[in-house]
Amino acid sequence: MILARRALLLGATAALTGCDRLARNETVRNALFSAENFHKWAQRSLMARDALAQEFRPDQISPVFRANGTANPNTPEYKAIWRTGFADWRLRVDGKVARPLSLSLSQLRTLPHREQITRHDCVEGWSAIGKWRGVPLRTILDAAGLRQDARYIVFHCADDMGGGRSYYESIDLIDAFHPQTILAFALNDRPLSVANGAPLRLRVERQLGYKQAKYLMRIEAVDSIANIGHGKGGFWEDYAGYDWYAGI
Ligand SMILES: Nc1nc2c(c(=O)[nH]1)N[C@H]1C(S)=C(S)[C@@H](COP(=O)(O)O)O[C@H]1N2
Ligand SMILES: [Mo]
Repeated sequence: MILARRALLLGATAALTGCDRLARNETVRNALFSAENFHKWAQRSLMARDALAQEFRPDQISPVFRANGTANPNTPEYKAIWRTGFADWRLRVDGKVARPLSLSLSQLRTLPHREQITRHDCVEGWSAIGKWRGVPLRTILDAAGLRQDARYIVFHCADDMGGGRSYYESIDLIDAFHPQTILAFALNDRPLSVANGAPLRLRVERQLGYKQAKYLMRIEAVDSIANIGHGKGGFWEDYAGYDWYAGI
């Protein structure tokens, strides 16, 4: 994107000043329009929303996947389900669906899985590569049967962010049905730790870190996000003005 912007800007400036000597310079032209740069530009600017996020090799996995935001919800409700090894935890799926669901961790584990090694990018300036295993969100939404008027999927989390506000996030149906959008219960071949979102978290790989909701309790299909929280579609969107669409 930066390269492409620079290339376009350079082109525009050259044209505006009538200075086409730069564009005639073969070295410059080759750099700007080399197959590699053109490919990068085409990929980043024209890429369809359903294109895959980059996947990495096992040897590229970060030794530590740091925890950020809530590292333990520590609410009485969360402590109660944690004590049972999450045996008493249920994922509720409701809202604009034909068949509301209540799924246990063992039920989720019996569904077809997807594994992906991806890079998590937090807006606070750190990244980590991890291997996630989980159930495609599509599988769950198909089982519940989205109603015609469903437009967004809202993720309600267990952590209390203060003042009774819980962390939540939302995505549109393009991201919800994206093949790399999974409900992950394992990180780097181990059950998800509390710090990283146990028992279940969202991985929506074409989006920034704050969209990756941890401690999932409930998934709600809605026709509008206006009436959820303060209406901006997520906790940080509501309270810090983060963009709802955090595509990368
Ligand atoms: N429920 C919940 N989900 C959350 C957060 C949080 O505080 N609570 N923080 C978000 C942010 S800003 C980031 S970068 C990632 C961090 O995930 P990690 O702790 O596994 O690194 O989780 C996101 N999902
Ligand atoms: Mo983040």
